Amino acid sequence: MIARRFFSPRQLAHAPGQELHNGGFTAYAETPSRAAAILRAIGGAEEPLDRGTAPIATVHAADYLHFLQDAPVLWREAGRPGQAIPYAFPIVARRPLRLDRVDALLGRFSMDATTPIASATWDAAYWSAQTALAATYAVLDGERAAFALSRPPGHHAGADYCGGYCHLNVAAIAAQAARDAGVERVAILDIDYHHGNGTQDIFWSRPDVFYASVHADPATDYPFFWGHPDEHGGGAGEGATLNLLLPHGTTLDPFRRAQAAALDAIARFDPGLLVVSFGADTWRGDPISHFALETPDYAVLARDIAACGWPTAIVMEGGYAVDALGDNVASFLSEF
Ligand code: SP5
Ligand code: ZN
Repeated sequence: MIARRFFSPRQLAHAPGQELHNGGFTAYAETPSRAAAILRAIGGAEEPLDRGTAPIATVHAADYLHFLQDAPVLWREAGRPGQAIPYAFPIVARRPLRLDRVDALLGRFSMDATTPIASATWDAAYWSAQTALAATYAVLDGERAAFALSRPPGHHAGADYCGGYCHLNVAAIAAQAARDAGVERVAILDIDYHHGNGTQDIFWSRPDVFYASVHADPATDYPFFWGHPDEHGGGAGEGATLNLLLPHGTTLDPFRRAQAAALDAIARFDPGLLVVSFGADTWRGDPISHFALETPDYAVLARDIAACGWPTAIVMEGGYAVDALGDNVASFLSEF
C-alpha cells in the first residue's frame, strides 16, 4: 500500500441529496460514503496541512471562489430550500455582466445542473484541494508516490466553473503547485471514465503542463462537448493535450493499450512530476458508466504507470459503485 495517503473528515460534510438525471431527480451519486469506503479499504489516511487559499487561487478565478462561498447564502436569502442548483446558462452571446441574482450566478459559474452547492460545499472542496496539495508536497519532498483521497472530485471543474460533481480542480491545483515549486514540466494522466474537461480547459494554452486523458467517447458520454480526438491544445499549448477515446464495454487490454499510448506521449514530454487523476468509474459494475474493468486490472494499470519512474501524486476522481470502490482503489494503490 502506498505510504502517504491524505484525507480530512471535513470533506464528508458536502452531501447533496439529489441530482437531475434523465429528466427527473435521482439520488446523488457522489456521496460521502464513497470516501468512507475508500478510507476503510486503504487503512486510513493522514490529515493534510492547511496551505490556505493561495494555491487554489493560482488555478481558479477570484470571482468564482467568492461565488462558491456566497451561493448557499444567496440561495437561502432567496427563500429556497435544499442546495443551490442552476437552471439557466449564458451560452449564447455570453458577455461580462454585473450579475447579482443567485440563479444568474449559478448559471454563470456552472457547466451543468448536476453539481449542487450547499453551505458545506466550500469547506469540503477546500479540504479536498488541501489533500491534493499534501500529496504533491509529499512527492516534492522525496516520496516516490502519494495519494489524495480528494472527494469531492475535481476534473470537470474549470478555472471559473463547476460541473460533474466537481467544484475545485484538485489535479490542476496539484500540477500548478508543482510548477510553482520549481518543477519545469508537469504531466497529468487522467484515467477516470469521463473526460476531464476542466483540467483540459485550465491547461489548454500551457506548454509546461501536459494533459493526457483516456475516456469514454464524448459522442456517447458526458461531458459531450470536450474530449474529442481533434482537441490537441491551443496557442503555446498546441500538442500538449492528448485525448484517447474508448467504446462502451472496454476491458483491460484495450484500456491498457490506450494508457500505454498516453504514457509514451508523456515520456516524450519528459515530466519532472506526474499527477494521476484516478477514477474507478471504469469498473464493470459502475452505476453511471459503461466500461468493464475488473478489480485486479487496476493493479496492472498502476504497475504500468509506476514502471515509468516519475514522482507521482495520485488524486481521486470518480467511481460510484460504493461496495466495490474501496477494493478498486486499494488495488490501484497497491502498486505504488
Ligand atoms: C468526477 C466524475 O466522475 N463525474 C461524473 C459526472 C457525470 N455526470 C453525468 C452522469 C449522468 C448520470 N446520472 C446518474 C444519476 C445517478 N443517481
Ligand atoms: Zn468520472
